Amino acid sequence: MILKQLRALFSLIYFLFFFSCQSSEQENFVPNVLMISIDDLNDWVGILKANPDVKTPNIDRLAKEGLFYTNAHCQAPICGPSRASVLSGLRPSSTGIYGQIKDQNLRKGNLLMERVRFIPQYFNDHGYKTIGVGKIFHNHAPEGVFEVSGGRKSGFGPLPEKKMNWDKKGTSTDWGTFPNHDSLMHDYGYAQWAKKQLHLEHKRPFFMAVGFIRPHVPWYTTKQWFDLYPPDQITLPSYLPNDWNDLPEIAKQIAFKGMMPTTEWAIEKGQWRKIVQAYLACISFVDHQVGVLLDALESSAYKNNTIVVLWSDHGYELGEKGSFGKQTIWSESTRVPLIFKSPKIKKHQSIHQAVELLDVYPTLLELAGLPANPSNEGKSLVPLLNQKSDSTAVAITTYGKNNHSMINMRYRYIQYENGAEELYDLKNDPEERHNISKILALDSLKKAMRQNLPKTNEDWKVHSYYTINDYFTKTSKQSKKEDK
Ligand SMILES: [Ca+2]
Ligand SMILES: [Ca+2]
Repeated sequence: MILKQLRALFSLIYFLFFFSCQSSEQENFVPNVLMISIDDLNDWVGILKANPDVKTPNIDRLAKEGLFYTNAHCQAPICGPSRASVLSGLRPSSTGIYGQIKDQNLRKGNLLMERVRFIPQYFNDHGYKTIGVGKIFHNHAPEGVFEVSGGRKSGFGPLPEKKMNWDKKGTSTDWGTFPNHDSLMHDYGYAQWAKKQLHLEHKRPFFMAVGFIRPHVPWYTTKQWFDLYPPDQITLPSYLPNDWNDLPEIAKQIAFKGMMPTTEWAIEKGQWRKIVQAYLACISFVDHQVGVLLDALESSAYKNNTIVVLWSDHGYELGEKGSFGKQTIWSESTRVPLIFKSPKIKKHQSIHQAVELLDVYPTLLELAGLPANPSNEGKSLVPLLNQKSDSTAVAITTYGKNNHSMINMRYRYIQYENGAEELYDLKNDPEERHNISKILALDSLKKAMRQNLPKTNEDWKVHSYYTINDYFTKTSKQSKKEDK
């Protein structure tokens, strides 16, 4: 209680100080922040050139007005732990949050998380009004994180009466044109709610978070978006049938997604093009909602003093590695769009050094001119604007305890909890097909990359669980029981 009062007092003092300085120094920059998070969007956005067909004019527009990273990766290849990491500024290996977790359990029994200030709270501590709508954390947000909340509708609806193409338990996966009007989509509502907020007068600088749920499954959206991608004109991703032959056993267990379609099934049933079409349609739909926000900002009083950041919580496989889904630690599941726009950033820049979503928190603080938060494990990306890319800098993705995958500008290196490894030379093998970890001459390279492994590997936290992969089932069952 006392801590809360102290925080409020500190917040007020900071606010008064900030604004008294500002009135005397007009050039003092007091930016608002608009944070847009997208669910399950891989690197299929126009500017990243990873898919030749995708149409994302609005995300591309934002990237051209700012700065985008071509080699940005998530800290966990699944929603809950990735978002917990972004918003807390801490690695999964530090918090023990490796699996899904309910917003209200983020801090429960977790000493490290109990002390953490999530990004919106940190801005709030420094005088900002916090506003949020949609999927920001795994559900919406823990109680009290946003002063003004537009909430989130539960689930990933709207849903048709029955599934259209895929009916396996344990996943919402399905695809098809539904509903018949965009206004029935949850994301439409989130964009409209945020648009209204952007046109209100805010007496303090704001931190606004808008979390869209497409292209998360089910891949339902309206027909107009499907029509952008005639199936016979789609370029299918590449696929190598025997790709798993050079993987260690543990890699196969961890990457197994029993409830998802396999690539072989999709080919045999003639569904691959339809799945890709549906995923692309959902991307263009959500891109349009991003456009609604950008237009609203552009026509608002906050046009020239608002930082915009856009990220997706992890990537997605569309058949490249034998199935569809996230939950693997290869680039299809780890690479994400990451874009910053700020009045302080020169337009139309791209950076190729490997960076992490963990860097979002400290980067926003530096762009907004707030003091760094010493508990952040990421680093501000602002200095990168003025220096040469470091080809050895790595981005680390963690899946379960002590399974780490890292990428720099040339290699991907994976080390599993039992010591098994994978290594890919991205210059000659950008699709990560040929595991060269057993080549003796590369031992020193592996050793150098291993130096980047996190020093701590926390045990799984009881409220963080998986229910979708047998390899993690034991932990999941225990955690899920505790969760109830
Ligand atoms: Ca997600
Ligand atoms: Ca392979």
